[in-house]
Amino acid sequence: NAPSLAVVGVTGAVGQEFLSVLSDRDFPYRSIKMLASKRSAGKQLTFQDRNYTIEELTEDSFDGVDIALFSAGGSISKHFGPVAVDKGTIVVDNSSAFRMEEGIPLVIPEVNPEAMEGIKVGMGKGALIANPNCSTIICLMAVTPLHKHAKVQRMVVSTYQAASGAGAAAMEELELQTREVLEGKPPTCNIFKQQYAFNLFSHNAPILSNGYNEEEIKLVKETRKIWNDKNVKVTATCIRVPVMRAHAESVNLQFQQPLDEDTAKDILKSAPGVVVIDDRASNHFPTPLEVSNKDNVAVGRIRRDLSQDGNQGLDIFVCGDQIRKGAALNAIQIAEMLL
Ligand code: 11C
Repeated sequence: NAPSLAVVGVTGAVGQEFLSVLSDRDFPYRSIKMLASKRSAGKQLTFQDRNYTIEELTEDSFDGVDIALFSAGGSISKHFGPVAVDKGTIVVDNSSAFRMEEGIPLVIPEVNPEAMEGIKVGMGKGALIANPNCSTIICLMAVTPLHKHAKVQRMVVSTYQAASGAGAAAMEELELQTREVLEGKPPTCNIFKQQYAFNLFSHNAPILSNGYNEEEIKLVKETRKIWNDKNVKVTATCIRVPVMRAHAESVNLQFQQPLDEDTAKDILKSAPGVVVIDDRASNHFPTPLEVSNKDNVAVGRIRRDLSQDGNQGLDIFVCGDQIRKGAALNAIQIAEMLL
C-alpha cells in the first residue's frame, strides 16, 4: 500500500527538487498534497502529467498524510512539524529546527541509517526525522568512510558555498547581479547586503559571540550527533561563493590510526554515493559544475597532509549538489527507508 505524501514548501528551490527526485526515483505514492504559503495557494502545478492546485498549509493539511517532506524554513517546521506528527504523519524536515533535539534522528542514509531504526510508515504513530545541513551532508558523505577506517580526531573544514543554500531568490539575485555588473550597473543587493557576483564573502548566517557563524557551528554539532561522538574536534570557516547550486569543501583530517593516500582512495572508490575524481596528471578534480544536478558527492585532491607525522593526516576536496544530496535527495532517501 503506497503512502500518501505531502510536500511543504513546494514552490521553493528544495520543494521543486523534492518533486524531481520523487519522479527520478519512482517513489511510490497513492496521493500527494502540494502545500505552500497563502501567497502561492491556488496556483497550478503539473507533476508526472497530473495537474495539482497548490494548497495553503494549515493545521488540517496533514489529515491522512503518511509522510510529509518539509522545506519551508525553521519557523514553519517548528509550528507545523509537531502538528503533523500529532496527526500520525512522519515528517522529514529539511530545516534546522529540530536537528539538535535529543531523541530526533539526524540522518544521512549512507552514514547513520541506524539512527532511525524502527520508524516506519504504518507503525501507527507520527515521528520527526531531521535532514542535516547541506554542508554537513556533503562533508560527511566523503569523510565518514575514512572515519570508519581510521577514526577522525580533528577535522578542519573550509567551505565554498553556492547561492542555492540561501534559496531560489538568492540564485536569481546572483544571475541578476552578474548581468548588472557586466553592463556596468550597480548590483541589486536584496538577499545579500553586498555584491555577490565576481566576489565572495563570509557566510551570511548570524555571527555568534564566539566569532563563529551559525553555519560553522552546525558543521561542528551535527557531525558530533551523526557520528555519535561527542569528542571529535571540528572547526570550520564557511564562505559564500558565486556558484549556482553546488557546494565545495576543503577538508583537513587528523586520524587516530594511520591512513595512507592509496588506502583512502580505495575506501572512497567503494563508498556509496561517492565518486572519486582525482586525476593529478591532467589536474582534474571535483568542481561544483561537474556535480550540479548529480546525486553523488565527488571527492578528489586526496593527499597526505605533510604537516602531520607519517600517515596521520589527509587533505581532501569535496563537491556536492546542495539542492540534491544536500537537501532533497537525502530527505527522499530517508523517506525510502520509512517504507
Ligand atoms: C547554506 N546550508 O548553504 C545553508 C542553508 O540549516 O538548513 C541551509 C541552512 C540549514 O547557506
